[in-house]
Amino acid sequence: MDILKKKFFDKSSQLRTELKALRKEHGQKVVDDVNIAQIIGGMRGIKSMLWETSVLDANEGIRFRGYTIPELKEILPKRAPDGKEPLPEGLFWLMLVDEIPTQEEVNWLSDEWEKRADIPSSVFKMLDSLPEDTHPMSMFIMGINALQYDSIFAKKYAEGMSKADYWDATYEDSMNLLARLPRLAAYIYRKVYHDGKQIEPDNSLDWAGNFAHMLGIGSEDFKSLMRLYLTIHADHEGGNASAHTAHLINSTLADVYLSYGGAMSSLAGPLHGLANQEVIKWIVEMTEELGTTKPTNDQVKDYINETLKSGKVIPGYGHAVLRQPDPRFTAQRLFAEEYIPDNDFVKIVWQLFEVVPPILGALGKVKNPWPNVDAHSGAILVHYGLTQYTFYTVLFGVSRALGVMAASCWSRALGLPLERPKSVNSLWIKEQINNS
Ligand code: CMX
Repeated sequence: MDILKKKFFDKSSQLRTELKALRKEHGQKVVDDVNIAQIIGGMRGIKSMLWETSVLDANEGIRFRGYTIPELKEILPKRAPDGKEPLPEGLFWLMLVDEIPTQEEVNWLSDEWEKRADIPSSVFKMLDSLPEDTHPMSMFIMGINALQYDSIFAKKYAEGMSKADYWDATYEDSMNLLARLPRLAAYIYRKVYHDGKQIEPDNSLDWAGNFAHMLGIGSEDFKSLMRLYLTIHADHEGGNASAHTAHLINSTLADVYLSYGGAMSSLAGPLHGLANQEVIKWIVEMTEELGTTKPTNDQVKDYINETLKSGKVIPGYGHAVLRQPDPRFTAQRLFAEEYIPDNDFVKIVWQLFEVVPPILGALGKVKNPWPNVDAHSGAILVHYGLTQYTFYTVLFGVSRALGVMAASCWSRALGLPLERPKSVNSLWIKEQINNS
């Protein structure tokens, strides 16, 4: 058994025993109420899912196993000798076994993923057969589903696997899928935007560095950006649409290829992960309409009001849980301040941070007028030459796999059951009102 798997087995076995006892003794303790607005309004805030890897606070933002993003930037291992950004391998380790890994442990994980990264040629052939203008997220989802052919969980289940071994097969599938995603995503990027001219992986690099290399943007700064980007987008507790989708599908004992493929379909919606492409598209259209990349605040205000008047949302702003600027936005802002402070699009992102919140606040209905994670990424990616914004949600998706895979391992190790919440109809709601 490999070192990470052994640690995971020990920790998850212990928690499984604890939770069993806890449920037996305290299972009937009531911890939350539900009101009608929550039922009609997208189940906001209803506490109903066990998710070990991260917790989101409305004001403070995300904590991964108790650590904030600035803390992780300090303590997660970096690329030797002089890397400044955390390695996503370290975050996966932390989410999976609740320990900050050593440099050696992270290096082991980079090597392990490199060994598992091969993709069957049938997957590439399938992608090559798609119409040229298929959206990269659709290609990504189809690629993930085509990889499912190799699922260890599905094979072992068909052979009669015992419940006690679900966690093991899920761990193996998760490690294989994570290893392969950068290659799958880079293949799609090079196929769609660079005439199919693929770049061989560089096995000496880490997971994110190698991804940057295979995309064909090999500068050290872009590799650093990818390390940061793939770390901060990884997990946002379990209730967000993509993570929740994965959790639901995986609870049917569909393997992680199928559940993560479903998660990516969910991420592909404009209210969720597709917002990162919508933000930069909206900014570029603004500069084109105004004829300048250095607009005044008044010009920007007019453009925002025009967007709102036409019945659209301001992409990159608002959040279902957060009520403050997203720390993932701030992490990207700090990166841009250090590496590319003079970029015009980056400056527009900062200008929007001043101009948008008062306008959204004045509408009186927007619960969170602050920027979310998607407000900043595009401007930085464009600077480094990743200008093809229809690819941006794929980047988000590669990162989100880290959280979803770690959480899926926990779900199967803890023996969590099929998810099945109760729905009600409007008649039932009216009855509750009349009976009160
Ligand atoms: N621009 C304009 N209106 C907005 C808005 C925005 N950025 N954010 C919220 N609103 C509106 C809502 O559309 C809603 O209007 P109606 O009552 O007319 O339907 C009202 O304000 C109340 O919404 P809310 O309770 O504040 O927000 P929700 O929890 O319902 O939705 C979110 C959250 C993210 C879908 C919403 O803020 C939004 O559409 N933002 C823009 C899209 C975006 O950036 N999504 C990415 C989120 C992060 C991610 O998952 O990647």
